[in-house]
Amino acid sequence: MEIINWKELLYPYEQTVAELLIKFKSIQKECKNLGVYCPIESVSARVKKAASIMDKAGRKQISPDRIEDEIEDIAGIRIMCQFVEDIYKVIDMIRIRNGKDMHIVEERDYIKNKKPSGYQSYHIIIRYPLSTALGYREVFAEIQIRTLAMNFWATVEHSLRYKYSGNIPDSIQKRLTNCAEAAFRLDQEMSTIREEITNAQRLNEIKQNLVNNILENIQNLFFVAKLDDMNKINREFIDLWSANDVEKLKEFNERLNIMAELYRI
Ligand code: 0O2
Repeated sequence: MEIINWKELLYPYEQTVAELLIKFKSIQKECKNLGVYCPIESVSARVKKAASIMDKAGRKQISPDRIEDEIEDIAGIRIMCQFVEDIYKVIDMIRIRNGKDMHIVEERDYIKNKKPSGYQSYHIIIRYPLSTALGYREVFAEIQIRTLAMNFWATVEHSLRYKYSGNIPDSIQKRLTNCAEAAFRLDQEMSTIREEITNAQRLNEIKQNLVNNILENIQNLFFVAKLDDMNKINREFIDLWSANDVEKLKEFNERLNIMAELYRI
């Protein structure tokens, strides 16, 4: 039996997940900077462990020399979304990159065609081009895109599957199927109040940025303005902050900007 050099085999996959993680996280950062809603709630990545690769190779009767050609999820990226609609926006973002910094090999829609276990998620298998010390090469990576509810279910089910070595008792399987249904309904329900939720989140973000700007202005003015004026400013800020009125906070911040500008002159 051929001995596998796991460190050497896994290294390109570690590079792949590190690069993909940066790319997806930079989409989040870009949206934040532009002040637009980001369909990506969070991203995580992992390289499959040697033991897990051995299990899968054994299950699928893949010989050691075929592992890299036949196991497509050694490099795994998981993208979590708040709403089902966001999943399709992320898919479009990935499709736009097809042929550029990644090549889509296959798409598996376990949302429209959920697995008998109840598993829901959208998988995109890609070939990812890598520049390594030894030259150019491509490796497989699997991108799983799912909602937070789908992820919760899959994580719990995965642990139980592991605990029972794949043979989950019928009574628990039944309850898991019910949970999958509940997760599906939760996603549906969330979608119906999506606009309400995203507006609230946006407003919260605007308020947080505004309060940060105000606090920065107050801190700068503290060194140059009269103590009396600063006391007044502090009191007004506390009142406006407690009243939670974004428009009034905006006006207040504009006044502070003008004050700061005058002191600078
Ligand atoms: P791990 O530990 O997450 O890496 P197959 O065995 O043929 O059904 P294949 O060819 O690996 O599956 O592709 P598929 O079905 O797209 O599954 C790839 C990965 O999706 C799995 O990797 C899981 O992460 C996830 N997945 C698929 N089906 C289920 C499911 O019913 N429940 C849960 N919790 N996850 C699932 P691994 O290697 O199985 O596991």
